[in-house]
Amino acid sequence: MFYKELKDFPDNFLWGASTSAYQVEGAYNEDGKGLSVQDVHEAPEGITDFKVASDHYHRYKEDVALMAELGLKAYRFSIAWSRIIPDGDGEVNEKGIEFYNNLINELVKYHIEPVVTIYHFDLPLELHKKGGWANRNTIDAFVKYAKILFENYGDRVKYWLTINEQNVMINHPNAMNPGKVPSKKELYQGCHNMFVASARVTLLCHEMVEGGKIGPAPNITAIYPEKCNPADVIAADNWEAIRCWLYLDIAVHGRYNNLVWAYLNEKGYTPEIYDGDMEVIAKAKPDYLGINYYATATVAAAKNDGTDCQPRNGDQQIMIGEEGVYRAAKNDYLEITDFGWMVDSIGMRVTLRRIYDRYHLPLLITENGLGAKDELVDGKIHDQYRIDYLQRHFHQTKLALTDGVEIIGYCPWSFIDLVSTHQGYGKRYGFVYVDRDEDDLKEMKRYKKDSFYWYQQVIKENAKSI
Ligand code: BGP
Repeated sequence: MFYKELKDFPDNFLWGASTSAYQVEGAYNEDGKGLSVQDVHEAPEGITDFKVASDHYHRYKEDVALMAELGLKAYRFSIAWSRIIPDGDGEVNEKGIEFYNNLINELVKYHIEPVVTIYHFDLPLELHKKGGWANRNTIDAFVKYAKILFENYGDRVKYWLTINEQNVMINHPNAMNPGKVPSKKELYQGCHNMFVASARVTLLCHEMVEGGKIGPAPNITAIYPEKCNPADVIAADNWEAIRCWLYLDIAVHGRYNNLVWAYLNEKGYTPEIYDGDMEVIAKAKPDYLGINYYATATVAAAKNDGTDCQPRNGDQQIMIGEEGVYRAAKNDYLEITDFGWMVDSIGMRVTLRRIYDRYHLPLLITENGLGAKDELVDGKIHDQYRIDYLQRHFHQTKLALTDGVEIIGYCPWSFIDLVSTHQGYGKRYGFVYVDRDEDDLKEMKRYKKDSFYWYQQVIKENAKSI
């Protein structure tokens, strides 16, 4: 639909930026922190440095001052579970509590709204050793951990996110499971346990945090059929349900998506559901939905001849296909980044419309951005490509707003350069450049990229000219 005039972004729109603990903090074993699965993960590409990362743990004051200069209204970050409870379910580490207290106070000082992800890919290693999410005890451990967060930070943190990209953890499990990758059956049991854990924590947040809002943060994307051939449409529906709607249907409607349940049955992956699980899930209602969006995916009809699945790297945006369900297909209408990710700004509008149409809850864009090989030349980083990317996605978001979708904020990935899950510092997303490379930490000096100044202007004028 074309419009004569577009709606403005609301006055209180949360222009923000995102990071996650293990990708930005470093200090992986300092001040009592326990190990997480990420600390021992060996990426196939050989990038393992989550140990120092961007050293945000020691430089958070300088970083928050940069956020304030950028004009951020919100900062979405995650708390490292193993910093708060080193072994996942035992003693509390006061130094860990103190670090996030300081960080939150610093944000509050500059009137930046903290948006906290409770768990972003970094399960405490000790819990992983005991079976991770497939073990029901992890549910209790997560609830205990969240309770500590609400107790300590609930007076200042009003926006909470339960779990980052649960769907990526199930569909691309390599990076979250050092050692042996669980079977699909085990993964879907873990997935169910995460649903129960999120529901209990959602209820707890409403009980404990005055004015607290909480929601999930899956990676959602519209799935296109390769052609208008109805068999391709069935495949697109299959994959959209398995990849996306399962996670939001549970969170919002409190039930398993019928198509996904049929798929789980067919494949022999149905999880064991304990008495009371579905009641808790149905009772817990999110206040808003966090949405990570990078690009759409395109699929074709499955052939069911043993060739539907073509495993490639474990990257979260790369579709691999599944026998009898869907095949990955190419989309010749879209550009592709240097890292093989599609770029689809219109797809963002499509995705936002589809989500809102299904759930009618306010949406917070919790991730979206461009990973690139930025270059520091004479103290400057000319990342016009990132500006173009964000400009187009902001514009499509404005169109979605005009379509009537309720959007409360936008937190691009990422505030500052951090470790990419698969390509280390060879793939950067930040508005702020961190001067280090894979092997040489240098001084880790911060530089403002061209996109920093551009975003600063966008926030100042509330994206009037977008
Ligand atoms: C999302 C994750 C983030 C981040 C981002 C970019 O899926 O939630 O943690 O890593 O993708 O991905 P990458 O670092 O692989 O480029």
